[in-house]
Amino acid sequence: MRARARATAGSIARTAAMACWGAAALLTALLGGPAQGREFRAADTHPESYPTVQAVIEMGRLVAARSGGRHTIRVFHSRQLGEEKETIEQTRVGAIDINRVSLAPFNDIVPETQAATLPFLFRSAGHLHAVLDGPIGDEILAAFEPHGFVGLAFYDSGARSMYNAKRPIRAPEDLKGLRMRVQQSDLNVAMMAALGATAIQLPFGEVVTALSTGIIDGAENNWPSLESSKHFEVAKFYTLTEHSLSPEVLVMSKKVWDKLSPEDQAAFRDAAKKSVVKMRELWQAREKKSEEIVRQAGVEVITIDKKPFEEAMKPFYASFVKDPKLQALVEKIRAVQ
Ligand code: GTR
Repeated sequence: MRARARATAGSIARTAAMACWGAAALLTALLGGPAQGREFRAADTHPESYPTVQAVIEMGRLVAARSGGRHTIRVFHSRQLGEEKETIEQTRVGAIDINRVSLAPFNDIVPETQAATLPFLFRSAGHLHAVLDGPIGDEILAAFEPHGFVGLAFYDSGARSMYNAKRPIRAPEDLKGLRMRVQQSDLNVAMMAALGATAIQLPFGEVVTALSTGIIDGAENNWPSLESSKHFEVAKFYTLTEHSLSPEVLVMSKKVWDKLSPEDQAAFRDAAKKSVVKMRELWQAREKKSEEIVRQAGVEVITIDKKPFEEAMKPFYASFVKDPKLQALVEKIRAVQ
């Protein structure tokens, strides 16, 4: 009798276990397979030591820790996966999982990004952080989704200034006739044209050859990019126009994102946000170091009165910032203290 009771209890336990397993299997099947881990591919145009690459590596560490080592991120730095525009397309189709690019190459894809690329809009790094760390930053990140990307975070990119191999630029007139490279963004073409220069769109990786062969006379970028790209070896005049504080952006492919469980999505988003802190520390140190290297190489660094450059932007604003949605976003950014 006791043996039969034991057998019955055992079979009840087994049946219960089977039922649980069945329910779990059904749930897994419904959710689209077991929560397996994998290596996520991230793209970056910069070399391994550059702050953006190191920040995404940090994000990978955080994701690995939170997922118990299931998920890892491998950063393909130094343009191993192509130039920014190409990697953006590859991210859209899901061939690249994560991408760290400048906001500018997204300008023609996600119109809301134009607001944060506009010249002389952010008053300081503090103003930029106040905007990007708040609801406007979230609004711009959310605007990526309908276009096939999930905006995860913004990274610092300092201030972009003009450099060239021909002559010191002290006033907008000095730009007249110069062939200046801009990032692949219509906004940047219009901005450079408004200053009287000939704007030439080129991928970042082609700039060094274009400069040394004289196809272009100059370009514009921040201290770390001017230094790490070696453009300063040819372009000996750097004018601190600081015309754009446009940030970097970190995105994930929406196709890839949609396959993640809600827990994993939260882990990636959280790790991306946390990597921003690391990025800001690394950025400050790198800016100083790059400035030293550039100055020591004998580049003439020219400080200017920015007012005439800002004034020269008025017709550009009138013709480029016409869309009421963009105008509203610009006004909201201006109003942030
Ligand atoms: C850098 C930025 C790169 C790339 C480059 C460029 O400041 O970090 O992602 O966009 O500028 O000018 O193409």
